[in-house]
Amino acid sequence: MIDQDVIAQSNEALVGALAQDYASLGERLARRGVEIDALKARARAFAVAVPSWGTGTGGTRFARFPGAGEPTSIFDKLDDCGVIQSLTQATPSVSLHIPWDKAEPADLTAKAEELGLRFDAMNSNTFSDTEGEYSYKFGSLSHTEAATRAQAIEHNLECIEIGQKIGSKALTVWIGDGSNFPGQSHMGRQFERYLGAMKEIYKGLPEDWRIFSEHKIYEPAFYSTVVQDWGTSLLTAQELGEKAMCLVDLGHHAPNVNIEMIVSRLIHAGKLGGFHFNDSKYGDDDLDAGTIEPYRLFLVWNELVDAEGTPGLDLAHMIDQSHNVTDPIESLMISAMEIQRAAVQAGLVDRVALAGYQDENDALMASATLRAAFRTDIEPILAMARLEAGGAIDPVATYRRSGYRAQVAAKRPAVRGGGGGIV
Ligand SMILES: [Mn+2]
Repeated sequence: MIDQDVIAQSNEALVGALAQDYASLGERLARRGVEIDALKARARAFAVAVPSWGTGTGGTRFARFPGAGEPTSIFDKLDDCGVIQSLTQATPSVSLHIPWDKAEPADLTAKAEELGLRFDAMNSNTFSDTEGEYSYKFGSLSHTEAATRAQAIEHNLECIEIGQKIGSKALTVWIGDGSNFPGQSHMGRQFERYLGAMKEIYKGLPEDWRIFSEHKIYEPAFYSTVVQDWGTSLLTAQELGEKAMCLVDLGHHAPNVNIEMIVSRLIHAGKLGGFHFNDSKYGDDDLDAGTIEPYRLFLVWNELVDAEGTPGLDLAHMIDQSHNVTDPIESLMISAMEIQRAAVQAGLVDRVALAGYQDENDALMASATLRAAFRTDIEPILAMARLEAGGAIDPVATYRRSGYRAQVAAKRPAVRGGGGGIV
């Protein structure tokens, strides 16, 4: 997809400076008692899944402005995911959305294999009417009509069935169900219907699978949402059983909510299953990870690194964001690297010192200990990890130099504006 020579040429111009920067950072870290190669190993081990739907230009409810060379099928999307992985070496898997990505499972696995990719969690769609006899206008898994709920359950079971054939091990359920007016829905009965439907899906879950409950405060429902916050998500996961976990989408909270604390609580409950990474300024999940609140992203990772080794903690990391004004491949590469940066920086926190300051109630030094890690520019570590794995020192510059977008634009039919597609 990206010519190895292009990557090699790009890297050649940068490798001298990188070696110097890496050595210099290594000396500075050594003075702090930190081994740079251990952090590089952390960068190498990092992986986040790319959402298939993120490779197309997103949109708002007002409009969508597709770019050149938009992917027109799941196979085009997988090609784009292959580009992201080959340059960043941080995104070895892809998360699919059904029915958007429906195709012959054997063809999907063959294509993924060709690109060196695998499949992460499956995502169902009962928030729009894509197929089926009954409409989800007034809800899906919590709908008042049993036949509509049955259709939504059946769709989720089909997602599991497809997932089993392509090596996936998890199903993420996010529903848009809720209400737009006070009084429109009985909130208690609506939640009970939802739980009943989720139990039916849970029964169809293979032994080695997990189901993720994803919450979102609002939209498309603008008054009440059935799974609106982590409390409802936790209730759901606890009621369903041990294979049910909570998924935290960073953009799905009210402004200023302390997400890292939610992460800590879900770890305590043994119910943290994974993440949808993105960023937001006002609400929802529309901006690239790390572009608005990089410190919050770091603080989330600080909790995750702190909890490493917790029995049963096995997290699925996925990106879920909308790219409305950028080339989605570039946004996804930048986002993957920003999430990786936070993960590595969190590994730099002096946890022994931090625990001491916490026990001594030294608020100032405890806070300074976190910021010392966050302020450290670890870019040479990320770049060196990419280089050693066969990726690009500068993925965006290399991608632009490759001319990939122009090449696919010549092959793929132009796409007119239309609906978005972000959850
Ligand atoms: Mn999400």
